[in-house]
Amino acid sequence: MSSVREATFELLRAHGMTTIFGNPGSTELPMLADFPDDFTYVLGLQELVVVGMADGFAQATGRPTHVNLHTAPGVGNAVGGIFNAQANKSPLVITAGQQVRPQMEMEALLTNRDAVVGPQPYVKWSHEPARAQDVPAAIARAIHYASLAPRGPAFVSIPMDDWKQEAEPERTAAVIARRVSGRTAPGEAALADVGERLAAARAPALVIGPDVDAAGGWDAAVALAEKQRLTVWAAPTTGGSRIGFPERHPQFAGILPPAIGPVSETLKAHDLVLVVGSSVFPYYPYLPGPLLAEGTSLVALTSDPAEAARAPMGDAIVGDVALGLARLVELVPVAEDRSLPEPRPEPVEPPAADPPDRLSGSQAMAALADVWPSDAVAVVETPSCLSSLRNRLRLSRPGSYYFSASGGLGFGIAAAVGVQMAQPERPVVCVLGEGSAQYGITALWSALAYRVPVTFLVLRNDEYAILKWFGMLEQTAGVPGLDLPGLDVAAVARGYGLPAHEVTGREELTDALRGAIAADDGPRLIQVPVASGMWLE
Ligand SMILES: Cc1ncc(C[n+]2csc(CCOP(=O)(O)OP(=O)(O)O)c2C)c(N)n1
Repeated sequence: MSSVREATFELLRAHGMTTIFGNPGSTELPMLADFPDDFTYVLGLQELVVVGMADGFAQATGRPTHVNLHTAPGVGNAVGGIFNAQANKSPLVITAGQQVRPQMEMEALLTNRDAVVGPQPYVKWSHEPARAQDVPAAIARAIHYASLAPRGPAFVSIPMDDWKQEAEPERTAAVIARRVSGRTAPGEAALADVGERLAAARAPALVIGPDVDAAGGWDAAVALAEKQRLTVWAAPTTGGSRIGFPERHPQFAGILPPAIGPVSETLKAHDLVLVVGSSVFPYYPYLPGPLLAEGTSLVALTSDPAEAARAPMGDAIVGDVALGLARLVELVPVAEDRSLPEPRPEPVEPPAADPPDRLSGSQAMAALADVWPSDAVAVVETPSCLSSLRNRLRLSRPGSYYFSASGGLGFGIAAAVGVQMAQPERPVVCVLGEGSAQYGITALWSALAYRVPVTFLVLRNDEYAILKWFGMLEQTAGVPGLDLPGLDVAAVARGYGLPAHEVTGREELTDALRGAIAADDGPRLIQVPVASGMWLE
């Protein structure tokens, strides 16, 4: 006879989920007791970081990933990360401890009151099983929910006295044996219609969203663009959490701006816009204008029914985006005579900041581009340098870029650790603003503890630069709390035990980056002071 705990580990093993990201409390100890040798427990020191590391790991492996949280306060701390994970469509299976069943009614200490409500509405499914014997089946349901499109977090609360109970052998065996798959091709008639619309269009465009990379649709997107001579845009950086098309491809025209008016203005030369794997659109800020220029029509291909339903304009087809793209390649004819976009100008050497006592953000990003290995992965949370980074790196391989689709800070520094754990063979570089770094700063400890060789590059501008920029846009003068004087992230990192230092000049930065990226025995942190402001070029 096996216990509920043993049955659960068997279930996780059967799904290849042998890495658990967690932060333990007394309510989780019974689950973690006699921890099996073939499992790895990755300790994060605060729950936002635990979820962020798992989010990076889940996205980079493409597999459901287990997060184990402490009861109510742990789940509470994690909610920002869960919000990020749902926006990233990250398949997280989140379990949390709970008071023993005999003490729940009286709400003894650490009872997670209304446990299923806590993580809502940011999980696909939230549950507390009625009986101990149902725990393996509940976790199996969470695995399937998390893995089915649109992927995202699912949550199970588990009373701590459940783990020792005896499992029901037959029911448990049946649940462990089950496999659920759900890559659903978009409807043939709808795809044929899009194929005809593409073929008949005068100047069609393809907009590539994050789900193209997540679904493995990169090659099909390139094939469709080339066969139909499409002009290709990346979804706006705001929700463009992954890159799904080579940014040095001659048909790549650039990144869409994130606001309503500028999007329609940018797309006005196109009579048909096919958006794949993105919401339509992750707008921010509010700059009103027409949703689309007159004469432009739009159709979106998405695996997410909610994305399809809420788009303010255009048609939508729901189904797996990689399958949809591959089928479209078969359906469309070769386009002979469409003009291709103007070649995107190569980034030029950025001018020095004024005064030149610090590098400009663009100079720092140019230094990064100079040393960028072709197989490197960028995990990015640097609001004022994001556009410059995208312009200068021009990433061109699948799985090379992770950014939080929600805009919630605390993702980057933690996700970089998870991505690097998932992809030990590729160098991971995490580019952070010094303000953003604070939200998940304890991830540095996990990076060091597990010898995860991420290179952290911190851009120190002594301010929340992007908020000052938004302030100009929103015409809000006199806002407090936008300066960050004296925040030395390198010193903090040394406190966590990391090799970390500050560099100032361009050459010094280049050398430091080269050394850190080449090191494979653990994390390194480089901090560089940069001039105030937003860096777009
Ligand atoms: C969890 C969370 N809290 C607050 C914000 C609001 N916010 C957006 S950008 C930003 C500033 C980030 O500062 P820094 O990393 O130094 O970037 P900079 O703009 O200076 O490049 C803040 C506080 C957020 N996005 N997420």
